[in-house]
Amino acid sequence: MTETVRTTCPYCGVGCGVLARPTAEGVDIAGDPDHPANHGRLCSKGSALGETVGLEGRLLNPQIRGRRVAWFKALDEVAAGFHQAIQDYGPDSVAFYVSGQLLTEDYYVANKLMKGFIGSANIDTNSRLCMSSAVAGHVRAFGEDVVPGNYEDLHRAELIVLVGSNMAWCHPIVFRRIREAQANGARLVVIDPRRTATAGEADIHLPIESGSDAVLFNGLLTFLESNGGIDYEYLEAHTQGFGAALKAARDSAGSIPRVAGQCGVREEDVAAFYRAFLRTDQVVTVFSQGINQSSSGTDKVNAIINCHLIGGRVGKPGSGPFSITGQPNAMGGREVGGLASTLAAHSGFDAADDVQRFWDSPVIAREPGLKAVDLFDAVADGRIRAIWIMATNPVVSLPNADRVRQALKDCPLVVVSDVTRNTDTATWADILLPAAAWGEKDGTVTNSERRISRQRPFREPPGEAKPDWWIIAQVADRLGFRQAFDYPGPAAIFDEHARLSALPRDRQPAFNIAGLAGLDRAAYDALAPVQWPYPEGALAGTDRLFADGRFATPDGRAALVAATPRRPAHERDEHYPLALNTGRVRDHWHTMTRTGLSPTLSAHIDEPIVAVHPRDCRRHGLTDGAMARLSTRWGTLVVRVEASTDQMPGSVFMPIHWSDQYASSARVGSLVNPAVCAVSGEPELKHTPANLEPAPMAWYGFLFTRGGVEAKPLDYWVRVTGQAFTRFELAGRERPADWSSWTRSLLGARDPDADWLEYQDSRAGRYRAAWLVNERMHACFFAAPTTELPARRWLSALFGREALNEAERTSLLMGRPADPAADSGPVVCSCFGVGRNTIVEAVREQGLASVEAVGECLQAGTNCGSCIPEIRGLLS
Ligand SMILES: Nc1nc2c(c(=O)[nH]1)N[C@H]1C(S)=C(S)[C@@H](COP(=O)(O)OP(=O)(O)OC[C@H]3O[C@@H](n4cnc5c(=O)[nH]c(N)nc54)[C@H](O)[C@@H]3O)O[C@H]1N2
Ligand SMILES: Nc1nc2c(c(=O)[nH]1)N[C@H]1C(S)=C(S)[C@@H](COP(=O)(O)OP(=O)(O)OC[C@H]3O[C@@H](n4cnc5c(=O)[nH]c(N)nc54)[C@H](O)[C@@H]3O)O[C@H]1N2
Ligand code: SF4
Ligand SMILES: [Mo]
Repeated sequence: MTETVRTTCPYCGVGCGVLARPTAEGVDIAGDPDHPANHGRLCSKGSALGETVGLEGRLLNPQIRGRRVAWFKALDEVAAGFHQAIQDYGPDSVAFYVSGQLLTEDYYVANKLMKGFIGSANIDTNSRLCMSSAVAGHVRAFGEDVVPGNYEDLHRAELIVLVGSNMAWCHPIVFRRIREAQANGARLVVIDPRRTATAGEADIHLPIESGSDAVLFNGLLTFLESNGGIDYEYLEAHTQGFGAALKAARDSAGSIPRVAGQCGVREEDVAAFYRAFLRTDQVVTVFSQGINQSSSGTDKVNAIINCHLIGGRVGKPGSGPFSITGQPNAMGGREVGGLASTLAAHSGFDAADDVQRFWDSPVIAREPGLKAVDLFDAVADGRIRAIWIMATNPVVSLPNADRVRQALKDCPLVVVSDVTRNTDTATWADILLPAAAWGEKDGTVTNSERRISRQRPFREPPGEAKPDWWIIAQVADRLGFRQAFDYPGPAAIFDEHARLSALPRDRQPAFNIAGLAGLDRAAYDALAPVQWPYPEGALAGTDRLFADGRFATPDGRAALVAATPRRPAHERDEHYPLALNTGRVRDHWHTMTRTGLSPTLSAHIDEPIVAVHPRDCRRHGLTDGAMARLSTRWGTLVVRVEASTDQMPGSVFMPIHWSDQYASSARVGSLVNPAVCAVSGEPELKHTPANLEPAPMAWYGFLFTRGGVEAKPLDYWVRVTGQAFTRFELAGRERPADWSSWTRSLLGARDPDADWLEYQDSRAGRYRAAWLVNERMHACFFAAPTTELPARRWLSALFGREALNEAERTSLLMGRPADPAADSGPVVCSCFGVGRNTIVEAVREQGLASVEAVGECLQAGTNCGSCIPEIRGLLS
């Protein structure tokens, strides 16, 4: 295969179209100009896809307890283990824990096997940690889990409200649309306790007190009510529940000063936000994890939807509540019914008979199964005896993650399907199954605006890797269900899924893609991106849902839900005075199994820091750049402190990405409390009471090497992938007696004649060493008693040289670049590798005054644009 393949990005729910052209070295990646989600654009992660498709770290063969086995053996053993547990303890003693990173076809087959053939609803997904509050809020308000919005709405909106969303980093290509809308006069309000890259672009930023969103939106409801902002005609004709919702809002929120006080923000900002909302019908409110991941997440979702319903701001071009999905196929998983709380094809368990007839299955689950957090509790206490985890890494991503790890250790049978050999979860697998990865797998995904796109393969799976649907179908076959799982390929599965969506039920859901049933292989292969609903006879997907004011409830009316603001489940106290907030950085994806392989993406934020307001640094005796012990009632980590005024005092932030594979102790899930929303089961991942104390280190250092390192117990380490080397950031509680031999042993350097440059100042506690092979840098190590160490970027550049000249050798010993301009600073623009220092200098020396001028001069920001908010930050 050498022709260009049209496919879809495997990262976020924006669902950008990608053109992939395989080359001798790998694959060339470009945005697909014809894809309606991105019109040719890609963000930094999408642009770097080529760096993540190598074989490094890939799981290539099935394994049973660490031993390579043939596929038939592994599949036999999975089936036998599940069969045994079901025989002995019943169908609810087994579970699948799946993922929004499966394709719709994989997901469909997994759901069908568990709910229709094993007869349990114990299949839940990482979407429980992600979108389940939005799902539950949609069901309560609209009668069905429907996201009514389209990306185009953002271009028509006069006001865009982003709540709990760091879109500039997490959905960068949709954020570019918002920037365009702003250029055309739209106003942007960002509601987030942190000053994020997104907030930096806002017309109004409301840095609200963590967890207080329901008060803010209840306040908006009462404000609209007392200022003529209610469309009574619409309310009367199309909704119910207004009285109760208004009462709950009045009881909890009240006047603007009261709201501002409760939310910890300025009165004039609240007033400005409310007035802007009142003034226009064209409002899109986008919400994400700052809303969903809360012990009262569903009420927060409904508090937002209420404000849209009372003015009829739903289902119209340029207005609506818009839950933006995280994973590439979070939406597809919801379509097939992959959550334990639904059955299939947007039907609940009341449709069990119909679905059973359609599947022609021996049994059917008749009630909801265990939701993710409860499911792992059931693994921990032995109610679940066999679990199959697919395309997710729960030892990193679930709350109270050490307990999850212990549960897997104790579980009699743990099966893991993954593309990566070493993950924190795979470590505890009895049986490891190699899955086909992006670029190899074949099927469909649905993005945030309900658009179904094809992921098409451009190469064969390496080793013995197999598509997830195939693996599941093989196990189904061995459990005695050959006929129902005898699929020739993904097209046949998609066809069945489409037909099921049109199954006559008591109430026909909006999710209907019957018009896509009956596609033959060629038509399926050629399928262009299309939005649902797509009922039979449709010529194109219907892009406007609820336009007629009819909703998917039994009486066709949308429900306003009384939303009661609640404090987070666990409050701060004198032992744990800080609120630990967690989330994402721009260039890493979740547990880094793929983005961690990319030197380009690893150059942006390269360490798992905890961001702390300078006032809290002082209060807790912390130094910027030094280590601290971050602890909660659930766990403790040692992490580097970054003092930042982008944090609010009283709250700290840590990224979720670093696992035990990349750092000594940065698995933030091990600190996070396991409280969940009573309605949705979504955990409170954004708020855990925490404490910080200094973690004194005797030395700090870093190491670059082209080779490996020999395992050594180190107090602190972080591994960063570089262009031609691996870098480690290090720190230790005790200084080695002899740096020279310590360094040599760490690097496994045994040749006494090797070319070493060394500098040691024992009094000052400084040591620097470089190991050259044929005049080329092979490794270098720097240590100091404080965090004052040379810039890393300058040293990484030396790894690009074929031979070091005399000046460069001297500079290594001096510990600073011969030419200070050689250090470009931390990377801001990943596409062109432009560093912070370079930008600052150009701005200063050449008087550059705009993002465009910086782009013209340095190229920074001119490709994917993900760094534009940061460049603007540097300019100001
Ligand atoms: N670069 C990158 N992009 C990604 C991903 C990734 O791993 N990396 N993952 C994808 C996935 S699966 C998802 S779900 C999305 C998530 O996308 P987002 O939801 O945008 O990302 P998060 O960083 O989890 O959280 C968003 C913001 O919520 C804020 N927040 C915390 N508490 C509160 C609160 O009480 N109220 C309000 N209003 N805000 C609060 C946080 O400070 C944070 O800035 O991103 C997707 N895109
Ligand atoms: N504290 C805290 N925790 C969080 C969050 C937070 O904001 N804060 N966010 C939550 C959210 S929104 C999410 S979505 C989760 C994400 O958390 P996870 O789902 O645990 O994270 P990933 O790293 O995406 O895990 C995907 C795994 O699937 C593998 N994989 C990739 N492609 C395939 C494939 O095609 N087939 C198979 N079988 N495997 C594949 C990858 O190698 C990787 O091991 O984290 C949640 N956890
Ligand atoms: S915004 Fe970036 S990560 Fe998300 S789908 Fe598009 S290219 Fe991929
Ligand atoms: Mo997510």
